[in-house]
Amino acid sequence: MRQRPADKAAVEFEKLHGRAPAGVWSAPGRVNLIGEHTDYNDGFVLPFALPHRLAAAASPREDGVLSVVTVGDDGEARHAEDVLVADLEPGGVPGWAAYPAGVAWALRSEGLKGGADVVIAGDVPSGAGLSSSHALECAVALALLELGGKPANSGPGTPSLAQVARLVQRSENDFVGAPTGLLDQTASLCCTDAHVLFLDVRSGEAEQVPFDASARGLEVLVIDTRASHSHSDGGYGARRAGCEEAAALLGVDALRDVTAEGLDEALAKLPENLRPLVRHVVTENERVLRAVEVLRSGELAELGPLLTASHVSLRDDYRVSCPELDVAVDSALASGALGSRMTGGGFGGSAIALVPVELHDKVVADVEAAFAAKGWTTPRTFTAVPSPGAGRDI
Ligand code: GAF
Repeated sequence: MRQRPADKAAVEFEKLHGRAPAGVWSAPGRVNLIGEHTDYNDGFVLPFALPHRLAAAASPREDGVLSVVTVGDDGEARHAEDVLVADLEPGGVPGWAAYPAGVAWALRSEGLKGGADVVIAGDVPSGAGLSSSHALECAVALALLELGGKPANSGPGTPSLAQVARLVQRSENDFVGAPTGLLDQTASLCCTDAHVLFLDVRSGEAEQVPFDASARGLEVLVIDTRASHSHSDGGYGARRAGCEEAAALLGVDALRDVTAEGLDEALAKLPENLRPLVRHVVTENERVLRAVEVLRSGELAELGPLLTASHVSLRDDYRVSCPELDVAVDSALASGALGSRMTGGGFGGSAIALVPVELHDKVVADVEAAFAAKGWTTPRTFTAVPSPGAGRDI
């Protein structure tokens, strides 16, 4: 049987430090069913948590030092350079170590200055657009908060999960330098088993909507194209800046304020280069609202066309897809998927497909064959089931 990430992190902590950790916290990766590039436009998103998790086994330290080790599948331990929490400055920590260090930096605003020994282990595929970096940040955030005497969501004087999501976002935006929105942190912290999370990013209102594809003979197939992606290089930030420019030209706080009915009028006021961005955001918000209605009705097959329309919009208007994602989507559709789209920020990473369970093997084989015909690495595929959000395991 597969070892739980939390158990693995605890064992590895004991190996490295010669004692058991004070606790182990873990957080999942996510897929976003629909609602892409809407979060930083104050719009709607609809993610669910994956069963894949990253766990942080941790104990407090008296000397204010943050020491982080990740242990890979191969058992190899990678040590980040030790840092003094009090000395952390944005841009001061390179590579993956910036993610846990950024969380410690952001938590200083909560009055937490203590150090910790942290050992990370887990099974969220990295570089797959499934939010492994957010899983890492959220697990570390919960660990440091509890070690510092402010466990998340524990009543007065402690931060709610939504506040933790904002702290994690600040660490990512201001410390790591990736201008991301709130989708991934909120998904990792707030999703629940067997539900998708319908989040209105502007109001912060969140609703857990039941989602059981298997009850309708369907599944959500994840296709990790293994084409790498990053949100700290220019493409993501350029889209975000374009949306902000369009909102300013339209005199609204965010593109959320442009309605489907007012879309044509808004487009007519904008320079040509910004129109496709606005069209994507406005139509994508509409698709999320429609998808929630479909989920409530139980007619899950009707999600299919919404997913595919979302992909077309991301590919042609928002221009954040890539050849690997397009081939994954097109071949899944050609072999019987009811709908398919890229998920996450794009430029690589993963696609999802809504697949009748009996077609699973055929869709996987056809997607693999399409990749082989292009001479690309075989994609990784798995069926995603909505799973619990972050929390303390041990
Ligand atoms: C990435 C970002 F981190 C999210 O905030 C979101 O913008 C997403 O891309 C696109 O929907 O995952």
